[in-house]
Amino acid sequence: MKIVPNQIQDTNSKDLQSHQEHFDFLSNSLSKKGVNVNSIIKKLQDFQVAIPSWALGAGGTRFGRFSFFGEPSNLEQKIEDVGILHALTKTAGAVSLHIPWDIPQDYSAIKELASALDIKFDAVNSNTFQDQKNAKESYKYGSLSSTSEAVRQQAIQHNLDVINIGNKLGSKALTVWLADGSCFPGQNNFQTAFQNTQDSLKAIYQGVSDDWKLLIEYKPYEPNFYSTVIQDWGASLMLANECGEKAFTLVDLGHHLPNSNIEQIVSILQLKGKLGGFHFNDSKYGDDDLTVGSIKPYALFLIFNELVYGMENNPQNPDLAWMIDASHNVKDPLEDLIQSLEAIQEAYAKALLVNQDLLKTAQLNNDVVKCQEILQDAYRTDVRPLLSKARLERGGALSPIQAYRSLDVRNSLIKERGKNSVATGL
Ligand code: LRH
Ligand code: MN
Repeated sequence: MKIVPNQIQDTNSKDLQSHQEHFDFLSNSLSKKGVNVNSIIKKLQDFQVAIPSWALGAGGTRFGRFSFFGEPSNLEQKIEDVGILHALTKTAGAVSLHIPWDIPQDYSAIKELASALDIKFDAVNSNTFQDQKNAKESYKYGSLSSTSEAVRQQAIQHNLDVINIGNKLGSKALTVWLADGSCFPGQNNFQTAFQNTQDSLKAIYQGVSDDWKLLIEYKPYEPNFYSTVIQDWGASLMLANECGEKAFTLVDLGHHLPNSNIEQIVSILQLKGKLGGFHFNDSKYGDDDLTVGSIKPYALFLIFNELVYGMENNPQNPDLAWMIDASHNVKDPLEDLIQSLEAIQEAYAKALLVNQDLLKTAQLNNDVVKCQEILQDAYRTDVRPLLSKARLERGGALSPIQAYRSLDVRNSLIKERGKNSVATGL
């Protein structure tokens, strides 16, 4: 299924006038405050987020999985679904593949389809947290950290194979997330596990070419529930420093213990030039992989405020990899991803409204109240007309969810794919 521009223009037509009124009102009031509205719109249009190939079907938990029907059952259909998201939002111009869930069968065909839909291949993800059929070694007791040399070698080779797949697709980064850890005290020697992981990552790093990045994702727990080898930003940073200048930390928003100050972590990793990218989602308790901005939108805004400051003041930090990592248990996956893309754009737009110079002066004067006033003035601004304008100028939908529904996309996908197609992934 492909959405063509005039279908989107038709869905926009009835809302064009009210959009223009809202936009004119907002841009006039922002211009009076000295805000360069056009530069914000350009930054929103250039902010492309990679869609996780493993989150285009129904997610599920150990307690159950409820399908949405019309799910993509192969990589071609997954790329088509990312194409639908990009046609409507104009901010989903990339896909992040997970291997072996999404090994391309025909590289030139898949690259042709992706470029026809203006989709790039972002970071590729390795998987040493599941055993593959006919695999010689098991990852039950770990992969890169395993006490078994043979298991570590198998895991290292898998990561090098994933880099090869990424190279053929034009990807420029490998994301490594390890489930490695322990469920009970005494089960692991923490130092041996960490040292094995460090040595294994350094072996993988040998396969990372100069224009590539190695992104090391941390997580405090699950599926191991007593210790995780790469448990937090500190462990990821130490391993990235040990590997070298092409290795960076990857911040998955759901991979923090309750009440962690993620915006401070993001700020310091940028200062150290070691922040490589994000897996955006939201959570109430654990790694819930919920819709971005659905639980803690102010926390997301504060993270983007640090990102905007860092992108202006930390040239030592590379361009960041922006990716979503979510799982859909009760929402249509495409509607859920559209809402996440909107929340990311909204948080970024609000953060771009923060007058960083005014904030810096208030901070230097320890004017605590004024600091909060400056932040919350931006946060309390309804920036949605800017997001709509950014999309409209690029041929996107004024309201992607409304367009998705009025174009009856899910039912068209069900007609095309039937009710029993199941997507690989989580
Ligand atoms: C681990 C994680 C990681 C992926 C997986 C699908 O929780 O966030 O990024 O490999 O989800
Ligand atoms: Mn993740």
